[in-house]
Amino acid sequence: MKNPSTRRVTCFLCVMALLAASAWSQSTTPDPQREQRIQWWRQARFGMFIHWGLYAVPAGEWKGKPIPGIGEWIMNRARIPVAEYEQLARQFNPVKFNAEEWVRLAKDAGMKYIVITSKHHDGFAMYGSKASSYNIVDATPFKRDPMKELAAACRKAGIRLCFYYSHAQDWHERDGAGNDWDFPPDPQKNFAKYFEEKAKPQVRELLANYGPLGLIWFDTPRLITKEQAVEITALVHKLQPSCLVSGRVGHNAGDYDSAGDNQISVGLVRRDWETPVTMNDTWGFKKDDHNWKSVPVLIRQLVRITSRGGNYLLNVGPTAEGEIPQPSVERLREIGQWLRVNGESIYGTSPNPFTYNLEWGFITTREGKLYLHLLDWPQKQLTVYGIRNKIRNAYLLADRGRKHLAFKQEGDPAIDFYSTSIQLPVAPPDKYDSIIALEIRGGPNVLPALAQQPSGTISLEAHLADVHKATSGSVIAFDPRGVVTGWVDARDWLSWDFRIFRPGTYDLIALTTLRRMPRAAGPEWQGGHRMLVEVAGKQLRSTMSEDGRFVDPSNPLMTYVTSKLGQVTIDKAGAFQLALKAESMEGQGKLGLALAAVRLVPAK
Ligand code: JFZ
Repeated sequence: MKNPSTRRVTCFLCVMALLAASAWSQSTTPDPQREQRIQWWRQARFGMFIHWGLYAVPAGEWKGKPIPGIGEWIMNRARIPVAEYEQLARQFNPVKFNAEEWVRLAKDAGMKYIVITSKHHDGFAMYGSKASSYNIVDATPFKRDPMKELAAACRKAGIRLCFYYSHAQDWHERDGAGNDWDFPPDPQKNFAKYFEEKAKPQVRELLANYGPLGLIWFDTPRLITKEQAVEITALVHKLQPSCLVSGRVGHNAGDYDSAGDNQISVGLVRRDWETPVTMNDTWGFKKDDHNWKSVPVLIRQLVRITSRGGNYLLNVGPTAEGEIPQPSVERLREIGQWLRVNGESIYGTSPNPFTYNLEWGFITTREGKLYLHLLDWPQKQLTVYGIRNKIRNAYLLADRGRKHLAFKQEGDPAIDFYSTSIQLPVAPPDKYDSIIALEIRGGPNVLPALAQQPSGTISLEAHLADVHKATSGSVIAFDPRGVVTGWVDARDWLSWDFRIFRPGTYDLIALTTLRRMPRAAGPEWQGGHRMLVEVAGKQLRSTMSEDGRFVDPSNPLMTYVTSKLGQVTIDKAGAFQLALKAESMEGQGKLGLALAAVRLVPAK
């Protein structure tokens, strides 16, 4: 049984260092105003992020040289002096901008809200600001206010307009955070002056002049104090009580969590959270970034995030002429087509009721329904363990006629064994994600324990482990992928409680990942650790070696290394505990043991 002193370290959204101050922690007693405010957002699930500003003019190149990194950071990456960068305003004339077209594209893609950069870190306002003449109306030949035009188009189309606003970083202003090439380093700045004279006045303008807003997406809360974060959040709620504030406002002051960019939480996150995702590798337009994610990856991300209770904020970076790049348009149209058929399994749904990931895909739910998202189509039937609900009907969501799918439920409650098998047509109804709808009475009722899957495998995901810290100084934790970080003290260890339904002999496989910062010095992966596994009364000793590698199909950035830890025979069904200990840790504790999961796989 669990060690009472063990503190279950659950993988909440690990907010990266940059956001540490903005990690949002929902108080135990829900705030009724927040609950009311966030209802539309939970229904929405899918939004369009738009990064559009002066940075679209250089589009990733400065004085003939390509500038690495995300396009909207070019002023910072190339350390362009304010006097030079602000000249871009004279060239910025996005005559092809058409608010109705952009909103139509978002609506047809199935997106329910648009978050557009009203002012990014470069300090340039993309709307007619009275607080600063450094804006698109006063400083460019365009002279129009595109935010006004978007507000009108959004209102007409029933899409919520939201503004991204960089409330701390402002590289155009002496006392804004971030510019230490024209101005002194941040610690010597009078941030309060900037906050009072530009940030707050501009936030007021946005809330006063563009109609009802869905949310203000604050970002990178550098230099800002807790008082200032609370103050600007209160200002938003005072001027527009229904307007949400993103978690990146800082100091836990936001209405919901903002995950790190392109970070998808690995497990069930019991909070409201959102992940911003680039469609290629940049937010702001870059002429040479053609690394577009495929539609299968984008739809898989949408489904994966929804199944974990999050919102998916997918970005487009329009050009200096005011056009959304064609590859983005094509992908959004394809996603919209899929959502027109399958949106019921996304909008307003609740997360996967299991704490762990399913081998065959994802689950979303609503009262009376379970949606099984099959990304790879199994032969003839799908079997799911752990559903305790009595199923009343099963059909393919894409089948308008809702033709009944034959299914069988069986089990042995004495060992918590519940099996549901559904007969399937040979061909999947959808090339990206085919969904089986299960009608149930009431809400989902599933076995909460980590359990053997129909394939026979038991996957003990690291973020679901009980963490046993040897000392209060232990730094063991989890990153947003649910991978262990800081396991550098061999005295720390992990354990899992799990259930087996079929006795047998199992190979024990550890899954670890490469270091997170591929460009950092040193080995990308560290082996050699001497491991001890205790399970079903047996002890297995082994040395972590690289026995194989594979890439996560829906996260090309994630490479797993597999290591064989031995073989164990479990001769009866029931509840067991597996303890994973390190008798020695190699690598002088730098990389540590980046564990993603331990798997018991039926021995061949
Ligand atoms: C920020 C901006 O700096 C960037 O330009 C873009 O607007 C993005 C959406 O937000 O970048 C971040 C902020 C937070 C993390 C990573 C990049 N994070 O927490 O990992």
